Amino acid sequence: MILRIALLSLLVLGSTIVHAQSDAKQLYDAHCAACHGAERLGGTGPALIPDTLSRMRGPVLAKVISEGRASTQMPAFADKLSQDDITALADFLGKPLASIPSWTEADITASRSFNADYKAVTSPTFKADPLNIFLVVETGDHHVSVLDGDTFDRLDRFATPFAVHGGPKFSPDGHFVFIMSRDGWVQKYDIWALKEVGRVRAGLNARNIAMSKDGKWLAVANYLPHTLTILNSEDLSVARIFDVADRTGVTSRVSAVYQAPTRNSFVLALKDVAEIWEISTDPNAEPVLEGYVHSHEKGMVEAIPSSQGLFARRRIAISQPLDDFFFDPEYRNLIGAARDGNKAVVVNLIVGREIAELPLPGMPHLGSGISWMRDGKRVMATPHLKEAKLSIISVDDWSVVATIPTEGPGFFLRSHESSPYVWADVFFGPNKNAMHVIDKQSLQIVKTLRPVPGATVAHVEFDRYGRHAVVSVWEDDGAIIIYDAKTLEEVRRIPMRKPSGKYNVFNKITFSEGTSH
Ligand code: DHE
Repeated sequence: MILRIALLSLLVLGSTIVHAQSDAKQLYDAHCAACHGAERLGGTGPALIPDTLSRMRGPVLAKVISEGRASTQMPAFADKLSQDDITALADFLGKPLASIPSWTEADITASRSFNADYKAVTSPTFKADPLNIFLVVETGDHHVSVLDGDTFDRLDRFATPFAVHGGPKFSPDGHFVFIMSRDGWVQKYDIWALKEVGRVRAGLNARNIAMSKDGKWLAVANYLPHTLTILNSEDLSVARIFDVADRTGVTSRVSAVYQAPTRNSFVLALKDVAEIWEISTDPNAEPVLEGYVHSHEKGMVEAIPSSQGLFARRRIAISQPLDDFFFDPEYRNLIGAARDGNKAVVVNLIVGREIAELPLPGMPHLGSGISWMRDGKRVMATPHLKEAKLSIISVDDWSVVATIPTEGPGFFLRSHESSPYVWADVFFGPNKNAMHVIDKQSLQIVKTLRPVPGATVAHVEFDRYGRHAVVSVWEDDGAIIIYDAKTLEEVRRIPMRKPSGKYNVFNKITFSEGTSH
């Protein structure tokens, strides 16, 4: 009898869950699909899947559905839907898709669009130093501000695709910049003309982009689908799509792609398989050997057909997936964080294998690593996402040489060749309003800035000469604050809408040791 009741209640509960889900799906079809796509993959509005909504979950999502989004076309639904409907809808949007959707070359090509107002120029249309331009990503209303790096005057402010993430990538001459959104859109903007050129959707959920050494190719790392898309940077057409899978066919998300300038290649971090990929951007690249097979016909061991030339792909087998890289300045080695967040592994790109392992508990955020010379030796620093400290590592022998306690876990680090200081934010926890300034030689915190009580203060970028350091007040009614990089005094404050990353053209195209790549 008891069993019967239990079974009955399970059945009722099961049907309630199924019922709630189908109701939520009906609500989605009726109210959201027109803008966000029948499959939640985006349309005029962004994709609504957990992969792209990132940290916007549950109550935060419900609040956006209720109240809408200022400065966007997202309306408020509080007067159309009940609180229960809104909660059900938010839960539904937080659920992953049932299967990995496809996004083919034809889909990418069909998504390309170009700005009819854009006319190509051969020199800058402004007087400012084109190599000292700053881009500031304003995530509050999905815009980018273009600033003169000498006067900090605003030259332009343009709309970007929804939810830009990661560093924009510049053409080697600093003429063009490419900006990527989590929905996989890549926007091309002409800095000299101060105009958007066009955009293309290279994936459904993208991680970051990398520019090839010669500026001809742009690689887009995708979580959805499991691909790396290589675009022709000139016209945003598809040059190649790599389906990403290991030797045994297990597919993987690409967690990041980086340019290795000294190697004329892209290096890929794969999220789900124990391989690192290197893709050559050299048209004359040597053949890459994939491995050997036993040929019964010839009775001998034969090399598996290898790729060569442009986009030749090399697989480097590693002991476990690594998804966050720092490279040494010569790009001979990379150091990646292991999945358990407790150690890092060094992979030598020349011999193609792991050469060292070091204990780094507390989730090192190696993608934000920077390096400098200390006592004649190169060291690198990394923040930790889960511990209030910075680790200083010797690049010579990959040992941890020092640990600097901070006021909380940080996200980003920055310095400049001409600055004696490293700037480190405290992104998480009660002290998120603090910005530490650390002496590169003594490794002591020399000053902690707290420009706005209670506000998140994060991410720094220097101008090309290292005279000024620009800090984000990462709030919706935020600002950027310009500091004298020597005296550490505030020089100017410019209001902005939740400014996140800032990028100086010169520092980026010269791969300054003080910036992450
Ligand atoms: Fe980022 C860069 C991964 C969450 C803001 N972030 C990067 C890069 C990677 C990465 C691989 C380097 C790409 C590049 O510049 O080419 N980020 C991740 C994550 O895995 C993580 C932890 C989880 C996720 O949701 O993807 C993550 N990142 C965030 C945020 O929550 C941040 C703070 C806010 C946001 O906009 O999403 C954020 N990430 C940034 C910024 C950069 C970045 C501003 C560029 C830093 C730079 O100076 O170059």
